[in-house]
Amino acid sequence: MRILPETSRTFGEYLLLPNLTDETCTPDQVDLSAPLVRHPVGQQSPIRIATPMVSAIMGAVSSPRLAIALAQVGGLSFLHQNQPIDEQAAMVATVKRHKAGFRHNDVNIKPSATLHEADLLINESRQDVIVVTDDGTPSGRFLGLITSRDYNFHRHQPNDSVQSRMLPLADLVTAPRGTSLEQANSLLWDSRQDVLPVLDTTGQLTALVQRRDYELHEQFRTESVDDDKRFRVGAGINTRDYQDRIPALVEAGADVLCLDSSDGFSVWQQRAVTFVRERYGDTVRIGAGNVVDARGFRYLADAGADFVKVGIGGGSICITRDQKGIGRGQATALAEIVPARDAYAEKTDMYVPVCSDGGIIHDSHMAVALAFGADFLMLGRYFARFDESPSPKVRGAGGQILKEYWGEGSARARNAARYGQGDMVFEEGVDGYVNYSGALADSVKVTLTKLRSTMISCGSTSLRQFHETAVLEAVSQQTFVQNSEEVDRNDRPTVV
Ligand code: MZP
Repeated sequence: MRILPETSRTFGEYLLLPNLTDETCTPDQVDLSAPLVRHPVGQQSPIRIATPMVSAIMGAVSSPRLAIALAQVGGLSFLHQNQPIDEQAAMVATVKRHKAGFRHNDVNIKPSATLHEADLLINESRQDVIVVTDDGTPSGRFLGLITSRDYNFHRHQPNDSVQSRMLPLADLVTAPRGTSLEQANSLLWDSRQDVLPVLDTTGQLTALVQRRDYELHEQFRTESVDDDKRFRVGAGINTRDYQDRIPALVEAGADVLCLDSSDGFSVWQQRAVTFVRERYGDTVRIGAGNVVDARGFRYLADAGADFVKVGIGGGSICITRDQKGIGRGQATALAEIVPARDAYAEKTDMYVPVCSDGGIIHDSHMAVALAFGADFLMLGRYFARFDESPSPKVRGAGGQILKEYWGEGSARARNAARYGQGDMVFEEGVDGYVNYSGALADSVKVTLTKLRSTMISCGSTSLRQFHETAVLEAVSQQTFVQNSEEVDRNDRPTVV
């Protein structure tokens, strides 16, 4: 038996101290991009995310719809593995089927068609734009566009022809293939068009960049326009059926896998990672975890894990600490593992990113977790609240709207593979509710604005700089009592 001398602490016990903010520290200069998978020191990670947030490998959190919404704001989802292999693979395929932001010429019409036919096509396809080609097929010659906005504006006779109302190619500002998104953006602004056709050297349409999509699709911010960009998506796996599950997920197009376990410091995880390396080399990426100390980190990094996930017992729906007496304060776990990651990079020349999983209650905790050195964050409760999560909406006793949120170790999920139980004999998670919070993109935008603001106060314009220079201090219980008691924020008198 060994008793560690330090007390284990959580995010809420720390505050950041400001560093000098100079003139280079402005919100638009803050880069929140993060490496997702291992890479040689000094090189870029082959998969980076523009926003350091990933969604939890949970049935109540990650669905194809949420995966697309999260990819649009620069993060990444991990679809859960507590389901048959073919169903999980189908979810991956659903995300990969969506073209990322740049509408291709999926919906085509010929110039002689009537506006009534165009109208039906717009409604059925839910597209905002129809591409007019000479023969009405994607391979026909590109002649122009009908956008739903323009189309609705113009009072028309349903039997008028498409030809009479389309925006002809000659009047459109277009861009050549290979145009960067930055260039596409300025072309859109200068031209005042909502849509920018991207053409190959023969004048054939290869992609449509929409102003609306461009603003949303952070995942490809630094990349060039391409007609075949797909959203990235991750998938959870377990140490039981990985030999069958991994090939199916890879075939479906999963960009990254992650072992999903409440305790990842095990020979089973090492074997699963080895299976991937032997079968796929570096072409398939796999994260492992969860661990809470340097021994666990080094074991999984040595095994070849592409990133290591940290956290036991800190999840908002987790009762593992009560049930099994295992766990560690999330801040303390990171405080030990982050230096181990950096020492590992120094020794092996290989940087293995660390994901902090669970226990984020307030947005400020994200700043603290990143200040502790986490490369990116996995969030369950945070994402479960949004429209895009798969859980049902319910009305609370006070009339408020809630969403159901249950743990993978709850009786409802019965995710035995995650908890190493042959059959779920005892629960390690609860089944509860979170406050419904609308659309994912709206809340993520606010959260990221707060994060940028914190980083500016701390004099940082990149996460790397934030890791290196952040100053954190544990705060006494009294400080929090003072914060919450001095003003009663909930009982505001009416101002007359
Ligand atoms: P949170 O963001 O809701 O605080 O935590 C989400 C994390 O809790 C998940 O990513 C996972 O690691 C963990 N989790 C999921 N189910 C359970 C459970 O039933 C759990 N105990 O702890």
